[in-house]
Amino acid sequence: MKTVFSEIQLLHRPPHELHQGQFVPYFESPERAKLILEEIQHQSLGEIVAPDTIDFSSLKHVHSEDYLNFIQSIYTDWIKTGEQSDLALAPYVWRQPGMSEIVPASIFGKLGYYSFDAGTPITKDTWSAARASASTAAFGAKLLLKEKQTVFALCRPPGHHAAANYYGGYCFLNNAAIAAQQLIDATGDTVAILDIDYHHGNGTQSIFYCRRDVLFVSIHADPLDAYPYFSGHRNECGDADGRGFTMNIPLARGTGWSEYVPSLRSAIEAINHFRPGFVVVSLGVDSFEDDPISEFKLSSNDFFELGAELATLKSPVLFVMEGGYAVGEIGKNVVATLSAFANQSNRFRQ
Ligand code: Q9C
Ligand code: ZN
Repeated sequence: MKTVFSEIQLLHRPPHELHQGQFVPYFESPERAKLILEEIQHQSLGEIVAPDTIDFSSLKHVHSEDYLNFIQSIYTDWIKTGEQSDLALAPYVWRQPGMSEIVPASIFGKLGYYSFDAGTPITKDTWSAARASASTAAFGAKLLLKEKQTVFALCRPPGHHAAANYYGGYCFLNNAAIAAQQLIDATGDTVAILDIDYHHGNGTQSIFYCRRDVLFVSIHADPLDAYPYFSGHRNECGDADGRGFTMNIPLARGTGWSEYVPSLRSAIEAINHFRPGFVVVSLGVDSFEDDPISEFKLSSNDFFELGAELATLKSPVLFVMEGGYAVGEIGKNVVATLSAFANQSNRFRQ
C-alpha cells in the first residue's frame, strides 16, 4: 500500500488550545503524523510519495470561495494590524440562528463567522499545512485512480469537521470530501465515505447532505454526550436529493470492540449495497482505549480486527487520516489497521 505524505503538513504547530475552559498543549500535534510515518517505514507498509500542490479551483469544488479567501489570509490580515506574530488566533463570539448573516469586517468577527469552536487555533503556517493536507488527500485519489490499489493519505491537520464554509475540531479543509470530489470529477462514479473517527464527521456530512452521489456513513460517539454535540444523531439521514444517503450510528461512551463490530458490519453492508465506485475511509484512531480526549475502548489488537473487517468493502479504498491523540500508540494502531486491511484484501480479492 502506498502512502502519500507532505512534510509541509508538519508546520502547523499551535502552542495550546482552549480545552474545557483551560489552556492545554495542542492535542493535534505534528508528532502524530511523524510517528505514523516512522511506523510505516519501520513495518515496510510500502512506498511513501509526496503530493503535488492542489490548485485553488479544486478546493472550490468543496469549499466556498469566501471561506477559502478567509482561511488563506486571516493570519496575515491580523499581522497587518500590528499585533504580535507568534500568537495563535481563535474566535470567542458566534452567531446563533436569527442573528445577522452579514459577514463582519473585523478579524474576530470573521473568526466567529467562519468557525464553530474555540479549540482550533490559526497560526502563521496553518494555511500552508492545511493546503498540504488537502493536497495529500487529492493526490491519494489520483494515485488510487492510476494504480488501482489501496492508498493511504497521511493527512494532517485532519479534515472531517470542516464544512464548506467553516472550520473547527482541528480541521480547516475537508480532506476526505476533497478526495471524494476528485474521484467523482475524474470518473463520474459514486463514492461512499465511511467515517470511523471517534467524533462525528459533521463537516463531511454537511458538504454532502443534499447529494445522492455520495453516501456518508459514520460511526461515532453519541453527540448527546460527545463533541461536536450538535451533529451526528441517528435521525440525520440526508435532505432533498440526498435523503437516505447519510447514515449515522452513534454509540455510547465505553463502547468496546464487541459492541463496535455489529455497527461496523452494518455500515459496511450499507456501503456494499450502494455499490460505490470508490470508498473513502475517514480513519481516526481516537476510538483507542487510551486516547486522552475520547471514551471508546478499542485495544491495539482490535485495530487488526478493524482492518480485516474493512477488507470486506467491495470497492477500491482510499484511507484518509483523521484523529487519534494517543501519540505513544498512534503509529502502531494506524499501521495495524492498514496492514491487516492489505493482508485480508490480498487473500480475498485477488
Ligand atoms: N479543545 C478530530 O478528531 N476538542 N477532532 C474538544 C476542545 C475537539 C477532534 C475539546 C476535538 C476534535 C479530527
Ligand atoms: Zn476525532
